[in-house]
Amino acid sequence: MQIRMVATTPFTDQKPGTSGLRKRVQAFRQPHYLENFVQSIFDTIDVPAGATLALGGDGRHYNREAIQVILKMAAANGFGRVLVGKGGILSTPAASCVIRKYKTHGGIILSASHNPGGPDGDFGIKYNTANGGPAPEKITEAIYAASKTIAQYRIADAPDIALDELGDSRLGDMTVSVIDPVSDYAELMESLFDFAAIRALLSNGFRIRFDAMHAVTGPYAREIFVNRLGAPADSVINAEPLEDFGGGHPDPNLTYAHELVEALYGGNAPDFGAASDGDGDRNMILGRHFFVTPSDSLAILAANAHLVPGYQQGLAGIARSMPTSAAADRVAAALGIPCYETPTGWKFFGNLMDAGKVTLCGEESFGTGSDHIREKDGLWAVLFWLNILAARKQPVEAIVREHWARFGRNVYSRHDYEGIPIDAANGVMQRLHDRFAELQACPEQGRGGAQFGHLQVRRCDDFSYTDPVDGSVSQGQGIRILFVDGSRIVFRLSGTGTEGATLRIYLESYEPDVSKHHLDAQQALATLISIALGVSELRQRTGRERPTVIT
Ligand code: G16
Repeated sequence: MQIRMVATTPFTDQKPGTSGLRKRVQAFRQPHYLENFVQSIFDTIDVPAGATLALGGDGRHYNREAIQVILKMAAANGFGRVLVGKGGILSTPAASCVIRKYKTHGGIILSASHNPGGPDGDFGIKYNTANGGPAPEKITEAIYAASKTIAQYRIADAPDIALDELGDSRLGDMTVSVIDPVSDYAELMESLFDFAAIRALLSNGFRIRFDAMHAVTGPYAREIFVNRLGAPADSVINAEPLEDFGGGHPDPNLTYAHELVEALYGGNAPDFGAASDGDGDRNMILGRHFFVTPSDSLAILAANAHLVPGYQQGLAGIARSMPTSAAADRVAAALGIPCYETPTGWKFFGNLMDAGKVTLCGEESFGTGSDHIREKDGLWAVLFWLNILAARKQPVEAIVREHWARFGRNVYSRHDYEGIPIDAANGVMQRLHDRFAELQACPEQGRGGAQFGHLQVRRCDDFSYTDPVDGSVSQGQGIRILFVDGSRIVFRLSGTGTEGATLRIYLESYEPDVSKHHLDAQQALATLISIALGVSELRQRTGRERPTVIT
């Protein structure tokens, strides 16, 4: 096998975002673009000779081609073995499971997650370290730095490898092992949850519907829900992974998972509904005519973890991203365990889990997971819910309402303004920064914070996080307007979009009064929504009258 050194010049836009490098497929198709980034990863991680790499993606358009390139580059960069998912497909949680189970040096995951796919859609690539989790910022920054000075990459001259048959083949000195990740993942799930109790629930007329959104989780969901738990075959819909997700937007929220939402809000609705995203790490949970916010879901899983075999020994702690509601904090306080508040991005949970400080983690962006792997995990969350439902024998809505009655309700919503001009988005953020002094209380001058009806501002800041394990500091993680009564508004620019900017507004208030728990979140948050629009001048600056997506 001949190894070629190919001369190249840097691209200036290879800075990883919240979760790896995400760009249009056309951007990745530029000559040398993918190769430059992959070589920057390999140069940064200092591959020990003969090391093993895990490799796979969510099956979107360009996945297969990219895998062939990466295999040839892995062989040329001294890897001894690469574990590839069959057909080049690995869900993100399964990749994390494989990295940990087979103790690989790390893994490369090809996914743009919930972003649309196809020739005109998005593609993405990220590196996960040996703990199975997304590389921390110091590594992604180093990869970016390497991408700015790269002058050559190494690639083997070899034919493509067949990816559809299980087993080993050779690429020069390197072994390529095509593996079936579904059984490894299903076994891990069986070790955590009471499958017998869930099987009994499903055989007693409890009806579920899982929407795989033509993305990666279809085969995993069929194996677990249908083959191992006995659910009827039509419980899993859109189960065939497609390169373009059937033209859909594989984002499990109320807007994009509309087929599932219509079924759960329609006549003769199933008892439980769930969906997962492009790469299988997100989840949305629905009851009959009822939506569980991701923030509430995390809190409810934590409060009921004692009912689930894998978590019966207790939780070490909980972590949530800053924009996620504080519902989980209340559960942590009741359990007498710590709750950590991190910036957005699963990579911030890795250190806390590795250090044994937290067991459960969650984000408002439909992500929930635990220390069983180092990624968020869509099917895991669905199974956790089913285990709770099997143990409590109550409908989803009753479980949520009882939770609110006990802990109070953190009323929550996120408004996304997608695809707005970058300058306008930056203008909104700058305007908010400029208003900090005017909005917040100034005790030195004997002045309280700005008053909006019954709400008074206490403080404004731009969230900054110091990792309690390694002391690293991450600044500029979202503008917060915090009110005296505990309500808050958070403004953040998304780090996962590929077109213009996506501005997210996160709104939260706390309602202890059970008689008000029935209120629709948009209604209950109406005052905060109008304050958010007023102080940010969002409509004037972006020309947008309403959000693209509300969750
Ligand atoms: C990624 C990250 C999550 C993050 C989400 C939204 O999820 O892994 O930690 O919460 O993006 O990030 P942003 O608000 O910056 O768009 P995924 O499922 O896209 O990998």
